[in-house]
Amino acid sequence: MIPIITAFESSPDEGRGLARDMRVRWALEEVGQPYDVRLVSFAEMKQPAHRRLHPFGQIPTYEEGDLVLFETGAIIFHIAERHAGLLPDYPNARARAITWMFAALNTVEPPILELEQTGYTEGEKPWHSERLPLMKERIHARLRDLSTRLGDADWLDGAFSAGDLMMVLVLRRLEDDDILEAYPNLVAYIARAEARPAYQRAFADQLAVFTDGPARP
Ligand SMILES: N[C@@H](CCC(=O)N[C@@H](CS)C(=O)NCC(=O)O)C(=O)O
Repeated sequence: MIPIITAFESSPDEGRGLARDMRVRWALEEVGQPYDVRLVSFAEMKQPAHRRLHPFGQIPTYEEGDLVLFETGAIIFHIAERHAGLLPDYPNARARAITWMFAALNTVEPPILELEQTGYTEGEKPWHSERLPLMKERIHARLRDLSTRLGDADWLDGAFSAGDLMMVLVLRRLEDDDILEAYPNLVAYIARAEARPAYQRAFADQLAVFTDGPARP
């Protein structure tokens, strides 16, 4: 059964791979699972038909027969559970890879999102420039620890896993900032992930939405 995911018809990032459908596309490419994409406008995302798939009116969603999922963490975990290639077989290594998925979403992403979102919503407010160093320091605190843990390793825990996939795409949200420059091993980690053929296929497909229309109608 070919799963169907949803993605922005018109993404604010114009195909830079920062919208979260990229997480799902990359996971599906890593495991070799073909998929279809349904593009939705901002208005459609807030309509009842889409909210039946995603209660918060967001993308991405994942449909596979009767199963409908939202939240990229849940979607990628589902894909990784059903296909080889994203989680190790050995139970303890598997549990650790899942831990890194949660760490990416619950520990590293929140301060990054705070910086990103307050830029949109409070950028003009007088207190924004005062808060900026505090918000950036919260990100640095996470990156310092992540950088220390990664050290010279290629991936966070042995072989590439869904934990790395999630972490790399969370870190990529910082690419408009100079924050990552202080962590050469994290910059190299992201580049290593971006060089994976599955990443490149996923990236090209999401970009094609903005250049040629959807690659997989
Ligand atoms: N925690 C959710 C976040 C989903 C999310 O924020 N999606 C964004 C696109 S990357 C969205 O739909 N934004 C539009 C909106 O929230 O109205 C996940 O990981 O799936």
